[in-house]
Amino acid sequence: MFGLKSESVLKLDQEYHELDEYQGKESRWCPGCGDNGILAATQRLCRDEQLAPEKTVFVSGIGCAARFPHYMGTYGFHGLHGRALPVAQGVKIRRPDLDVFVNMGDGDCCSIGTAHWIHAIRTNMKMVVMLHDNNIYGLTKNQASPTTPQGRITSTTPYGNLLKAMNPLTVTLGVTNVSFVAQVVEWIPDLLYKVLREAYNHKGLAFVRILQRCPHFMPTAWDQLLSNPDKIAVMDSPDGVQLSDATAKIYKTRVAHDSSDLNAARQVASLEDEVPVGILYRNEMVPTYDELRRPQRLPEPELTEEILNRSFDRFGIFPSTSSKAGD
Ligand SMILES: Cc1ncc(C[n+]2csc(CCOP(=O)(O)OP(=O)(O)O)c2C)c(N)n1
Ligand SMILES: [Mg+2]
Repeated sequence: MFGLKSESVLKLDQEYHELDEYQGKESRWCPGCGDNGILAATQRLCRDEQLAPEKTVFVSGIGCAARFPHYMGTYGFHGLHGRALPVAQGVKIRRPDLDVFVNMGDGDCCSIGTAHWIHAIRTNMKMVVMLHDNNIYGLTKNQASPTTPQGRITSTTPYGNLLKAMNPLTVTLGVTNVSFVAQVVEWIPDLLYKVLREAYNHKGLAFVRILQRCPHFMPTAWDQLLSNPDKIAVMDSPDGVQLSDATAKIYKTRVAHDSSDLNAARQVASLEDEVPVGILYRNEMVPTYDELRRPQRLPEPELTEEILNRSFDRFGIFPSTSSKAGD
């Protein structure tokens, strides 16, 4: 009986996961919505890393981007507006063995969810956080978000947005314990995939801002970048991502960058005339919350055995050590 059971467990472990296993429901995003490209890159990442669908969780708040978990063939939690990160942290703290991904819109993350965003960066739990930044509240149809450009007319700014847009990269890079910050645009699939892969393999919280097209409410938002690829500045660092030859031919602007230097990352994140893409900052030495919580943590099987033994010992009946031979 036991033999049969362990054989089937072994079979499950060795199963190869095909790309279509990561496909959930059919997407309801608009044609041309950049979220579709982010979904495709993420599914490919899951397949290439062979993430077990039953051990992978996508967590979101509310918004168009937040529909992401429905379209993945994994576990997911479509929660409350702005509250994706605390839910993801709850999942991770209880089940550190699960792979956790978070998908948030610019409203979800930088508006209603700001407090959670700051504290999640500081807490540095291992997870991939994707900010789908389309510069607008898409789901609720065209209200200004913190990243909406100055002057932009929206339904909440009928005379033009008075405020300059917030820069989510410099905000993230300003938080204590920040350990990974990257930026990509969803219309360069090669770069998007490679940055997500690095983010997934990072030890702590990896924050990836993804500039995303919203053809319905912000149809011209990224026109300057789309028509002039030279405005996209690819981070050039020895441990950074390498573009494929085809992509490198289109995106020629390179910025020599040391992604281990926090001040250099802040500087490059503040560029205004060009849009920096690639890994801006990576520091594997920042302790994760799990490491701080359980500094001398045993490997998983030994830990389980240790916990079980401790529980059993509470009920154990041991021979008295004071008894003498012959008693
Ligand atoms: C507490 C709360 N406040 C407001 C809303 C309404 N609401 C739903 S989605 C959204 C904004 C979505 O914008 P964003 O996060 O940028 O996502 P996008 O739709 O652009 O992907 C708002 C204001 C809500 N659902 N719950
Ligand atoms: Mg948005």
